[in-house]
Amino acid sequence: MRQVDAVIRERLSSRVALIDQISRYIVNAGGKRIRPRLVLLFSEALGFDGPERFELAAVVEFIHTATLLHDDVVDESDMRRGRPTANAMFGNAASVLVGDFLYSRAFQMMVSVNRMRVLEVLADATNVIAEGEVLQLMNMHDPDLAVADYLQVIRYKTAKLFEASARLGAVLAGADATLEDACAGYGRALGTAFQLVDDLLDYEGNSSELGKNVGDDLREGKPTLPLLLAMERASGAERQVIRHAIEQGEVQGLPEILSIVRRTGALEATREAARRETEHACAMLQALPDSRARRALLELSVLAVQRSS
Ligand code: GRG
Repeated sequence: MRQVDAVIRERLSSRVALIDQISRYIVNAGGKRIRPRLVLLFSEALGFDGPERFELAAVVEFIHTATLLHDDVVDESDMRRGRPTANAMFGNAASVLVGDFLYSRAFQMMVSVNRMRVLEVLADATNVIAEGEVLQLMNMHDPDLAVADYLQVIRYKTAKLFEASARLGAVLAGADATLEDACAGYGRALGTAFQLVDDLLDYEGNSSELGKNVGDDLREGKPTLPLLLAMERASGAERQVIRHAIEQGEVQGLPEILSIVRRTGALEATREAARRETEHACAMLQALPDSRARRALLELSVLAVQRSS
């Protein structure tokens, strides 16, 4: 990961001062670097140790960072990674444009690896991520959203980049299609679990630990699994309170909604759904021989469900 960080720093450079300033602002704020870890762990698990793994690990972190810059503008968020978002500090236009810089720099870097399959995986993934965001936009303020449609959004907007990261490790190692798909399956399931937990922490979490504001999803009228499950389990009157909050995107009702969400067990049920996803992820690892990297991937799946930030 130190090598990945070195590549990230080196490739951030631009002759344009504002790009340097904003991209360093967001990258220096840290982040868990989960997606690059997947590239490294899968390539190690399959015996690949060439320098391309550092380049591609940095690529997926750049794509992730570009999506965060864009997402915080779309969501009008003002806190991320424990500090003001780039849009709060530098404005929407600068944030979107620096997101474009990071996204296109990522494409320059992946071309340098000179493997058509790598380009294919990442071109497909970024396209699906954008589709996921647009689907989510279409689902805003819809209290009748089906759980299956919610799951499709999170598979697209979040799990797809986890899937691509895991798959790239396998591609670098020259794995056959079956093995590549098993690695991708782990990434997809882990990413789904990760977003399920992200959505539950928006109700259960603590803003300072999380580094972003809790209750943001409700403010935006985003029908996430904790709310969908609470509506299924609540009384008629309580269901109306949640429906109204989703339709209006209002946050005044947050304390009452939190108590409904808690009392109905919707948060435990969401965490349980995440745990089931990680069981699926771990089953995919049976395709890999035992190794330090494989054990780390098993551990990562536990941490993804237990996490509080
Ligand atoms: C630029 C390709 C491109 C697309 C733009 C806005 C958008 C389309 C996509 C946004 C997708 C998005 C933000 C999904 C949420 C993913 C998510 C769970 C982010 C938080 O990830 P962590 O917790 O963040 O790994 P850290 O801060 O640890 O890096």
